[in-house]
Amino acid sequence: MRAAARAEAFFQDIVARNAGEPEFHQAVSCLFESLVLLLERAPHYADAALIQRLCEPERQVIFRVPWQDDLGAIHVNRGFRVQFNSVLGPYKGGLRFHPRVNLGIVKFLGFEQLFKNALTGLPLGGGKGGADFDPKGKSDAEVMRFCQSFMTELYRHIGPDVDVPAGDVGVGVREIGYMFGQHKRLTNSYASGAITGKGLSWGGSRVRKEATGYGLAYFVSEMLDARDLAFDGCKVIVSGAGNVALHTIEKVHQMGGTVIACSDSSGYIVDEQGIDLEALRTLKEARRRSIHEYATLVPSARYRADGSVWDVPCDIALPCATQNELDETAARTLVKNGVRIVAEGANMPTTPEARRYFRSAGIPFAPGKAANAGGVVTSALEMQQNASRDSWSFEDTDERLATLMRNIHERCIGTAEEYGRPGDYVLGANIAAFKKVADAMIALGII
Ligand code: NDP
Ligand code: 2IT
Repeated sequence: MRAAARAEAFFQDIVARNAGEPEFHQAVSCLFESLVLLLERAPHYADAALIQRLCEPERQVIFRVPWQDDLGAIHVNRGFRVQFNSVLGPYKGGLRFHPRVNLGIVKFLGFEQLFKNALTGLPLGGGKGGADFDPKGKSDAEVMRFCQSFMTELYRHIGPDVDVPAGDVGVGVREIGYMFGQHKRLTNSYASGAITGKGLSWGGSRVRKEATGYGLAYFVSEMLDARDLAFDGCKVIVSGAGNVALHTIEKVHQMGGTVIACSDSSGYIVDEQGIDLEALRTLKEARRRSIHEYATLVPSARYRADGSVWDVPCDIALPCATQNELDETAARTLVKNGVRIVAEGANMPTTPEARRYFRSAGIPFAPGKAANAGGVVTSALEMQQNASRDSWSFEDTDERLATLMRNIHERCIGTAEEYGRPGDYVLGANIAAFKKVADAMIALGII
């Protein structure tokens, strides 16, 4: 059978085995599009059910999370941890707390994480978890009780050499703190390396909070550099206004670009003067409010509840909010308005149609598994510091992050060239990452 037909047959099998999980199918399909080229040159990667084994998580845990709200009512949420693959190291990946979390979402995120982690070159397996819990509007005490209940089951499945969770949407240092506290209590051990994204005074790493956003900016800077361009004078759009978006805005401004628009789940703001980061931080981080209040704090800004942030003309577009937030219509608008580079800060924010449109229009496009790897890279640096009971300076950690992002960029570019598609970051990332995991799977036997 020809490579394309084999890949299609594998894909249909995965769709049938994992019914009702469209995001997981989408993540698998994106990888498979790139694998056709690899299988033409190296058909042995399709032997021994290797691809089927890679698409089947090693373990999936689903559990009840009961908790009590401030009024005494009892709620039940569903917790997940999908341990996708540990062939390169302990399972590693974040936890997402969001009402729309379900098994398919956690599997897509775990699948992406596996290949992202492989691309970093660091000894990390892949996993992801979370719960359909909505932290919005909950008191600190409610969030604490939820996190404690969640960890009361999760602690059985994690550990520094087993599985190391971290944050993701809806899980920041507050939630990590409550979960780490409960883990410490249940295990009677200060297992710093069992979770990353910790606070600085209790085992965290400098730069972890900033890492995904900074890493994205470093990656884009490499993309610009490769084309003799720079951030100077560029207008940038960053969607979202959470951890990734805020630190992307900060670093883009430091590097000479101007972020003129960002968004949250209620709408978007445009500020041609450049987003006032302190005002945005106060609003989103400190007060956890809606972005529409930004326009009342900063007179030069306007807020829109309808339309799309991608309607705003820009040179660089950085989706940093959520999956499938940038569709083909948005891609066409961006290209018509002269976008020159697109890079994903979020996981799978671009639909397949939009991604293909950027490719056909010749727009350099960096997938999340390469461009947003800075978070997990710095989680690995946190694990290194925990293991050696050390604590590095901001400058040292930031320098390592920048170097690792540069290496990922080179790996993508080098692999894309090797496979006859210069500048195709999607192909380069997918093939480089897949080969790394697949070669280890082959070496370790039928597991
Ligand atoms: P946060 O929870 O800190 O922030 C998410 C932001 O996205 C919020 O501002 C939220 O708005 C906004 N948002 C959600 N849905 C939409 C939407 N449909 N349109 C516009 N904005 C929306 O999460 P993170 O910043 O940590 O994560 C963002 C993305 O980055 C996710 O895809 C995550 O998987 C990915 N990522 C995160 C990493 C990390 O280390 N944290 C590492 C690598 C990737 P509101 O405030 O209204 O809820
Ligand atoms: O999507 C991601 O890479 C993350 N949420 C961070 C994972 C981690 O383990 O730091």
